[in-house]
Formats: sequence, structure tokens, C-alpha cells
Amino acid sequence: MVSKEIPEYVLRVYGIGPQARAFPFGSGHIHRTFLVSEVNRQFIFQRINHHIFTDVDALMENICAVTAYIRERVTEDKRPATIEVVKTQTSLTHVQDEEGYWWRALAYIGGSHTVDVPHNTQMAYEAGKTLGRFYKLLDGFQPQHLHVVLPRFHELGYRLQQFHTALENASEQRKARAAELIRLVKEKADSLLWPDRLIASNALPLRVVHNDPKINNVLLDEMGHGICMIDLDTVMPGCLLHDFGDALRTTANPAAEDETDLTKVRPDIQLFEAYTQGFLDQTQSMLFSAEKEYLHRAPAFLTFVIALRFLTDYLNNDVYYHVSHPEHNLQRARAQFALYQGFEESEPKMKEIVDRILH
Ligand code: GN1
Ligand code: MG
Repeated sequence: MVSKEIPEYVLRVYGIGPQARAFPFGSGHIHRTFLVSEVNRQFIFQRINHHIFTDVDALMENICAVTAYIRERVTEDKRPATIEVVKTQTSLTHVQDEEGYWWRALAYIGGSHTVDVPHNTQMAYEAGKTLGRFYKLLDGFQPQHLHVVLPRFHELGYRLQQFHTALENASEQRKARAAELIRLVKEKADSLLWPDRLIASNALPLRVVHNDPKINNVLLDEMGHGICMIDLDTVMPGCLLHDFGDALRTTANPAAEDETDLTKVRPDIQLFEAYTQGFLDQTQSMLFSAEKEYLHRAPAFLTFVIALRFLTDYLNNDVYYHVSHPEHNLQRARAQFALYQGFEESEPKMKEIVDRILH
């Protein structure tokens, strides 16, 4: 039985019959995702959150442009080097249902899976190599050809503005529950504006970046080898340090993103080293010296940005991220701020590792 959550009309335009089965899939915080299985084919179906991605045509154009470019460059590989948007029978990349929701389908790669936390250093290495390969394959794609679907996405100054607006409108109860984190933001924010400044002064190159390369956006095969990056929604012109930081936020943290036991939340330096090795094995020759110089400071920065966004959404009564209970965003923010502090303390050690790998 097809899940009632995917309208029959949507499946029909893809030529999928009523015998197909559908189940909720993955752990994304924004869209609704399903695995749809017929006797001999499987698809990922996603209902796009158009409150967040307001220009769905631009979003899909970006994904199709980037994946087409990668496919043209990799012809000899048997394994897919990128995700593939499946078109409808009339060649559309996305369709709207009667309620106004947009849907898209992606080919499911047999035997593939994702993990929410790395199982070992080998897996961290594979994740780093997979993001590095994504960069290598897109070297030459002009970032200006992409739409900016979510402007100022990782700009801390922008996220602070949103935080201050949320603070003005938040309930006394939520402000009280979050008081300690609110204090931390006010104390630390100024010291973290350096990437915004470097970007504004063009000291860092503009690249095609993923913008959400957390470990569960790395597709792995049965052997644990990286296949490709998935979730290309936020691929935009941007900054490599943002990607490197977000990747380590999830790959160098052995605990869950929303871990309640904060004693478990700390950067694991061996996982950091393995990821960095995998990433730099692929990208070292492409990197600019300004990028190399700041790699070790990217994890604390980006983890702070994500923590701040969870906190802001808590103050806004959970309007952005899916939550499974009323304190979920606060719980995520607590874990991510704890991780941020751990990364900041580990910067000297991370610098040593980056320098050793680069020399
Ligand atoms: C969101 O939906 P998902 O899980 O792919 C968010 C990312 C955050 C992430 C935190 C468009 O990604 O920026 O890093 O949650 N995506 C958007 O896990 O805001
Ligand atoms: Mg995403």
C-alpha cells in the first residue's frame, strides 16, 4: 500500500502504480522524505518545504545543473558519482499536488545507506574524501551560475539579527529556560564574526559549496565506502570553511546532534584527523592559503552558527525545524553549544593536525 502521505496523483505522473510501498525515510529536519518501492525499482520521494525554499524552480535548477555537470565529468565509473533527479513521464523535475506542495523524486542507489554519527575513523576518512571529491568534480563550475536560494545562509551577522528579533518576541518562559545559552551567545558572538569579515573583504574565494555536508548527507555503500554527497538543496556560491566546519560538527562528534548527556559531547580528535586527511587528500592542490590558514577554526565557528539557529527556533516556538518534543530545539542548542566550546578549546591541536597533513 502506498503511504497516504504521498498523493496518488504525484506517483501517477512518475508512472508509479498503486502497488508501490512507501515508508518515511532519513532524518532530515526540513522536508518530508519517503522511500518508494516497486517490484524492481526504488525511489526517494520528497515533499519540499516551500516555506523555507520559496523558489522551488531555482532550487531544482541548481540541483539539476550541478548533477549534470558531475555526470558529464565522470563517465568511466560504474558507481554513481552524484544523486540523480528522476523526471516525470512528461520530463518535469518537480510537480505540485492539489494542496500546493511541491514533490520531487530521486533515484535510490541500491545498497546505499547513511549514518548519523561515524562508527570509526575509517568512516570519517571516507566522509572527508567524499566531500573532497565533490569539490574536485565541481572545480570549473562557475559559482555565479547558481541561484542563491537561501541568501546569507551561514552568515553569523544575519543569524544574530534573527536571534535578536526572536528574543524580542519570545515568551518569558522560553527565555528563562534558555537564559544560560542566551548569555553565552551575547558573550561570544563578537569573537566569531571573523569569517563574515573575511568573506566581505573577498579574502576567501567564492566556490560552489554544499552548505550542509553533515555526515548523514554522505551516502555510503555496503562496505562503508563513500559514494557521493546527497541533499544538494543548499548548493550555492559560498565559502569552503563553512563546509569544512559543518562536516566536522557532525563527523568529529561521536554523540548525537541532540544528545542530552553533555558529558558525551566533545570533539574526537582522531575523527577530526581522519576526516581532514580524507578531505585534503582530494583538495589540497585546489586550496588557497587563506583557506588553509583558517581550516582549524571552522568547526567552532560553524557549530556556533548551527547552535544559534536551534536556539533562535526555540525562542520562535519551533517554526523552522521539525521537532519531536517541545524542548527539542533547546536540547539541540545545548548539545551544539557544548560542542562549540569543545572545538574552541581544541583549536591548537586541530591546527597542528592540519599543518602536519598539509606539509
Ligand atoms: C537542516 O533538513 P536538513 O536536516 O538537511 C538545515 C541545515 C542544518 C541542519 C542541522 C535548509 O538540514 O542548515 O545544518 O538542519 N537546512 C536548512 O542538522 O536550513
Ligand atoms: Mg539539508
